[in-house]
Formats: sequence, C-alpha cells, structure tokens
Amino acid sequence: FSAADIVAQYSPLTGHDLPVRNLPLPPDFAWGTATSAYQIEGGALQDGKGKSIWDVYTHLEPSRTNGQNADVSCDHYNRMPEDVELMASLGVDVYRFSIAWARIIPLGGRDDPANEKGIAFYNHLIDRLLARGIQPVATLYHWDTPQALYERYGAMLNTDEFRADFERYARLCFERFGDRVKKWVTFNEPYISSIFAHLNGTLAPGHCREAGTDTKTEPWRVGHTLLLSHATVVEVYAKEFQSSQQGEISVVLNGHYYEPYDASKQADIDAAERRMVFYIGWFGDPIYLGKDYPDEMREYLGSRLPAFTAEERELLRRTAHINAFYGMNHYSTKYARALPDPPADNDWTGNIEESAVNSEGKEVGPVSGLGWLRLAPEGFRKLLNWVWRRYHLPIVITENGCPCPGEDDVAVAVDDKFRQRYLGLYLDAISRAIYTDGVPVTGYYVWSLMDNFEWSAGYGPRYGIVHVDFATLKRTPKNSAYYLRDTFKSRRATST
Ligand code: PSG
Repeated sequence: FSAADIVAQYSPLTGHDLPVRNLPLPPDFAWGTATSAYQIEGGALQDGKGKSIWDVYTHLEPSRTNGQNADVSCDHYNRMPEDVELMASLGVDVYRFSIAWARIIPLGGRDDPANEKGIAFYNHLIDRLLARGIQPVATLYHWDTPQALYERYGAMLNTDEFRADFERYARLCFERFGDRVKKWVTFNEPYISSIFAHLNGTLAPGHCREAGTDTKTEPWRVGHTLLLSHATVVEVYAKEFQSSQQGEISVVLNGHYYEPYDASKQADIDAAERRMVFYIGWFGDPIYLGKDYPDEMREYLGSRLPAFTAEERELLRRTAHINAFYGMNHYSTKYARALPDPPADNDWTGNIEESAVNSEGKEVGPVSGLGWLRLAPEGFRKLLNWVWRRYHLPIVITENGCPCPGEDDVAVAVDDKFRQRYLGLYLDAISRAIYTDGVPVTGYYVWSLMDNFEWSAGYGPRYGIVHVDFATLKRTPKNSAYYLRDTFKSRRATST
C-alpha cells in the first residue's frame, strides 16, 4: 500500500471516538518537543539575568499565578545537559526553545549592555543539541519582556520604542546563534500577548488591571506593535543574515478551530468563520499576505484598530513572502454562536459567544486536564485545511498537547492514557490532512518536553511528556514519551 491508500481506508474521520490508527507520516517529517524560557529555566537572577515582567508579576501578586512562580521551576538552566540527553534518548529530531531576552540583554534596550554569561548558556544548549543530532528552533519572544522596558515606556504599548529595541535584540541573536540556528520564530502567539495580557489581564503584565488603562484600544495597539516588530526583524534577517546563514524565519500563531453552535443557522456559520478571522487573520493576513487587517475586524472595531501608514504597508508587503512556514500552535475546538447586534462587550471576538456544547447538546469532545482543552482531532484537521487555503504555506505544528485528567496522582500522570490517545489521534489528523486533503504539514513539536510552570495556572496542569517532581526535580518519562518515540518510527517507516 502507498501512504495515501492506507489513510484512505479510514475515511471519514469522525473525531474523538475513533481508535488511534497510527496513520503514516512522510519519511522526512520532523518531530520535536517545545518549551519556553520562563516556564522551564529557573535561574531567575543567575549569572546577571535581568528581571522580566513574569519575574515581577509572579512576586507582586502570587494569587494571580496559583501562589507560585518560576524562580526555580524545572531548573533547566542548571540541568540543561541532562535534558538534552533525555531528548536524544527519545529520538527527538527538533527542539523548540525560547531565548530569555533579559538573560542576554538584562535591561532589554538597544543601548543597554549584553550579558555574555547569558549568551553562553544558549551557545552551550545549541552546541549540545547539534552534537546529539537535534535541530534547534529558537523563539525570540515567548512572553518574558524585560521588566525595564515595561517600566521605561510600557513595552508593547509604545510601538516605535519596542520595535527598535526588539530589532537590536533579534540582531544580537542572529549574530551570536545564527550560524547554528536554522529556524527562527519571532513571537509566540501575538494574540495571547495582546488579549490575555492587555484585555483579560490573566497574563503579565496584567496592565489592564491598573488604573487609567484603556482595554478598548490597548490590545489592538499591542497587536500592531507585534506585527510591525515581526516584519522589521524578518527584513533584517533577510537582508543581513539569510544569505550567509541559510535559515528561515516566521511567527507562531495560535487558534482554536470553531464550529457553528447551530449548523442550521447562517449567522452561526458566519460567526464561526469570523471568530477564526479575529483570532488568526488579525496577524496572519498582514504577516503572510502583506495585507491590511481583515475587513470584518475593521467593521467591528473601527478606528480602535490602528491604521497602517503607507510606509508600514510597504514593509508588510515586502516581507510577507519571506516568512518560510506557518507556525501553528493548536490545542482544541470550540463552538461559536452569533450574539445579537449591536455588540456590547464582546466586540473583540467579532460579537460571538464561545461554548463547549452545541445547540443539540453535543460536546466538542472529552475534557483533558483543563476545561477548555478537549479532544477534537477533526477540528484540528479542519483548521489545517483552513490555514492552508488562506495562506498557502507549509505548516509546522509548533505546539500541541494537553494535560491529563486525574494527573495529581503520580501513577496516572506517568501512565498518561488520555494524552497518548490525544497525541495519537491528532497525529492521525495530520496524516489525513497530508494524504487526503493535500495540506503540506512538515513537522510536529509536542507541548511540552516536560511538566513546567503553566503561567496563571502555576504548576497545576502538567503538559509534559516527561514528568517533573517539583520537590526533587527528578525527571521521569511518561508513557506518552515512549509512545511518541515509537509511533514516529513506525509512522514514518510505513510511508516509504
Ligand atoms: C493558548 C491558548 C489558550 C491557553 C493557553 C495558550 N487558550 O485558548 O485558553 S498558551 C500556549 C503557550 C504555552 C503554554 C501552552 C499551554 O504557548 O506557553 O504553556 O500553550 O497552555
């Protein structure tokens, strides 16, 4: 059988109630693990590192982060060699990590001094990965803005200042790591930095909880800053580094798939589409298509959505084609229901209400260790199709995974049956997207290598394929780690 024949036998995919088929994946499909600096490193003030907004936020009001912080977390900063060996033992091809801006420029700004000890840490990490045959994928920004920049000018609230400081930071990373890092991500999930940190206030800096803030405009200003900072850095990379370093660069966008709440109502069908445009199109259209914000967003948000100057438009147009892949973080599916116009407080979603149950009482899928994260592989496959049709770029899954129900019990946590099923079905969905739908998906990085600090939820949810005992810092691979090691071996063998 060819790979396409094997996949076709299992058509159509009905979703979460299917058995895991271990459907084929291309021989050169890359599998990896993903982490971020603040979530795993610890060493909060070690070797001259500056404070990030997360170092401050978790100490200022511990109740916002489950009473916990990541001062130590997995202590990866001091245990990095052991963690690289662990990945090598699992047969990982790729490791996606993030660089802590304040570790390499403690105060963050373009005129502030660099910290050689911080730079040395990432050099050691990259060298060890390569020595074990693991390709480094580096994210420049995974939410840990240097605190000094937030205090100086509000960080992302000041587009021009932030853009100039981020450009210098990125250039330093390309100069010092770019001879060995061939895949770069500028920003992790600009949607989350904009909405969760500047509208809902569930993530640092929690700015919208302070007096005198404007949640009607600030999230959109932040989004604007991130888009322009991304485009600026993409152009710097293309002009100054790409021909000698031969790497590629893009951004990582997250987003749920949305199904209509009532599939017989046109308003709900439109709402589901509009919700994805507000989530993904907001960044995807300017970055990958070089276009203005989507019309639907302009319609609901009017002048609260910043306008691009002629020069900025040109920058977006010039840089759109440089992005080499679409970086997708995806976890789950939701239902979208149209709310009556005119919009009240829900205008930021495109005036829709989200739910886990549809008009017929049908649930999206079984609940993981977190209420919003449900097992819905068919939604994943549909989102892959949606993104491919809109942007026509090869897709890399830069994050996917889940915490398990009942994992407070360490036996359940290590024999993580829910996660094995979740990962197995989501990989089957990728196989079907590739071979049945013709969507080019080229890699899959599981979130996460190991249990870590899950932002506002602290050490509650455990996303790792490796268990971490936070009292002893002992790492124990969960059964899903062995499942991934084995399934990638067999899935990639079948397809040759
Ligand atoms: C994305 C979307 C939601 C929550 C968290 C994320 N949501 O819709 O409720 S964040 C994303 C992130 C990583 C996290 C991981 C798991 O990049 O740092 O640990 O997912 O939440």
